[in-house]
Amino acid sequence: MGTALVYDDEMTKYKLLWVDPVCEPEVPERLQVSHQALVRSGLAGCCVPVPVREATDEEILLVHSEEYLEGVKKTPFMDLEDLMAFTQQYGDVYFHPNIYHCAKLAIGATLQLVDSVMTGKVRNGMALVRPPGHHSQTSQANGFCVFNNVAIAAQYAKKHHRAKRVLIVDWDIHHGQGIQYCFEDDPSVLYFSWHRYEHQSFWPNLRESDFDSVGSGKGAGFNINVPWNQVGMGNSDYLAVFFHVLLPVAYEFGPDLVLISAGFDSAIGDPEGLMCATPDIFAHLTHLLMNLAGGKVCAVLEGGYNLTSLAQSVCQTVQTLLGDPPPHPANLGGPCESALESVHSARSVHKKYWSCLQHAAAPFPEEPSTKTCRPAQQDGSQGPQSNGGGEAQKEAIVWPEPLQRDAPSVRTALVLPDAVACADGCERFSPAEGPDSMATAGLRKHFLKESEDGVNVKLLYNITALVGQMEKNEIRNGLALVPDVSMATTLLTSTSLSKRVLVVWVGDGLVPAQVLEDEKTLVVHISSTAPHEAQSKYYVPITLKQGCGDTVGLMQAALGLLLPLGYQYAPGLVLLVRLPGCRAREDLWLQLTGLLQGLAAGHTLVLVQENETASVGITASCLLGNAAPSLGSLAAPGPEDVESFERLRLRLQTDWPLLQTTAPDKR
Ligand code: Q9C
Ligand code: ZN
Repeated sequence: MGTALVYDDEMTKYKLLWVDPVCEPEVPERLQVSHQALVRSGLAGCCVPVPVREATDEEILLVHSEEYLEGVKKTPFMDLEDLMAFTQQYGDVYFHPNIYHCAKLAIGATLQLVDSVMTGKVRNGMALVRPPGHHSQTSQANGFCVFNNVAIAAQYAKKHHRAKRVLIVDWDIHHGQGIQYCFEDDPSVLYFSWHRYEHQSFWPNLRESDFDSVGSGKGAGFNINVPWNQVGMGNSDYLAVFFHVLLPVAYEFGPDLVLISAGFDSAIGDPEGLMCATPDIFAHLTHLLMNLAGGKVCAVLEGGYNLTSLAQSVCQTVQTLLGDPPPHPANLGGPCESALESVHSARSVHKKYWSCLQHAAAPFPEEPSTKTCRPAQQDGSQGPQSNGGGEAQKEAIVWPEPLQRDAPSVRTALVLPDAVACADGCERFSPAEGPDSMATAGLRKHFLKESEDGVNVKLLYNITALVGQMEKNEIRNGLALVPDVSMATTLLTSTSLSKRVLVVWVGDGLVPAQVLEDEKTLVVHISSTAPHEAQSKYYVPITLKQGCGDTVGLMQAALGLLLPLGYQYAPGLVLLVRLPGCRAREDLWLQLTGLLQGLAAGHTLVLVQENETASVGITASCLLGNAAPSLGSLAAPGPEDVESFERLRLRLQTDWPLLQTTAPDKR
């Protein structure tokens, strides 16, 4: 199960042949630098190369009209004058004698990717294509786009692979109005787009790009627009929209396939987007989508006009598709007020369509005010930094290059009793040296009664050694079967070198007092009762009436509370503890395990009670990077649970601003 990379340098072979400042940014180098960066970083070599092909007429006609196709078909034979005249009919686009060929390859590349993923040849993949697609409409080229690659891919997946539900995530900084028009009344395709909007003053200046275009007829609710009304949006703003708008709805929808309109003009340095999100944020956006649809994710290039940030962002996306856990994103100070207004607006207008949003606040009574976004540099290193230069000169934006992600030599290590077989692809953990007499004495003194046998001392020693090697990045993650998860958690939180440990305590049972007292641990306790008084910002008891057997409730809490807290806390280690008798469904447990690997650079240790050997194999497979199975579409969460989540949010959002779902003065 690999990652497909679909690319052909033929798609670099067209360009703007006349002077047009609007079309200048769309250059062949966009594709060249993206591909070269993948080759130089070694990522291309890790992918499964998939050849491109030309789309057929029939495929193009899945979205476009015959008249339009016939028109484009003539462009290879036109002279410069005719090409310019043909171009004149459309907005912000150019034609070239070879663009029709390339546009057919761009669709064909996208469909090859969909075929490879849907037939299971690969787990996921990316297509590097030119021309982009999301602005093109039934009978129109627009915004550098000739044919709508991703819209055609969605129709194709429905028709040829019987996909019942397709999610399109358009993280390009422009509104993919072409995709919106295509699926407006279609409930089988959920289209999500965020885009620079500035109260309609930004291109393409459409009324229908605002948050209140939700789709029509049977498709009402299946079009989600999040307009950015200020430039300068950053990592926190993007994550807030994922946590509080896209992901809950996407999980409720339960897609069979995820298509990403992967434009990187939403990254820092882009001259069109003027946003501040750093290239590593795309690692997280990708990761957060990778447990939907059983991992069937196809990323297809759209925009991206700063060649440096484009190449870096492409690498972050592909590396994550390959299964490398994302590095911790910088600058998570919390979303700005304007972003929160957009989140609020999108949630409130969709609350009648999605039960995960039923508790969202009411829409704004009047038009949201023109709030200034955070001044670009307010939260430390966030924001574009100018290198000086005169006003007339284009300002050069600089940001640190994403760090190389060093893969530990061991991905998944297991600490298991001798009688339990090691899962495929994992290593049974046995440290080079056993505990010396000092360590033995220490473990006995603090954690074991004098009478307990040597087997337990050895086991406790092994899990501390495992965490030690995880913290040195020699091992990525692990799983331990222990006789007493409470004792193991106490031991590990007291011996971990990490500045911060996130403990996710799943099931009914007391969190050991010592763990709660430790200020370098954040404890999120998911259970049917809250046994401790909750006052600390470091103890978060999430209660579910039906306990952990409640899949919908637990997912809602995981996406809306646990992930924002975890991201903002930035732990060095995640301890995921499954208490005895925890009734979490297998697929739910795997979703949790999968999503948490986006934190702490993937350093997750799962602790399971000794006798629960059944969960070892599946959990290990998830730690190895396999996608969790789809939960299917989800029903509504219980109203009491939702109320208690919202009380928690109210209590915690001042300390943890990523929890916010609405602007401060609208609460
Ligand atoms: N100053 C894509 O990113 N021009 N297309 C906007 C605003 C058109 C972008 C002018 C931008 C098209 C795929
Ligand atoms: Zn764009």
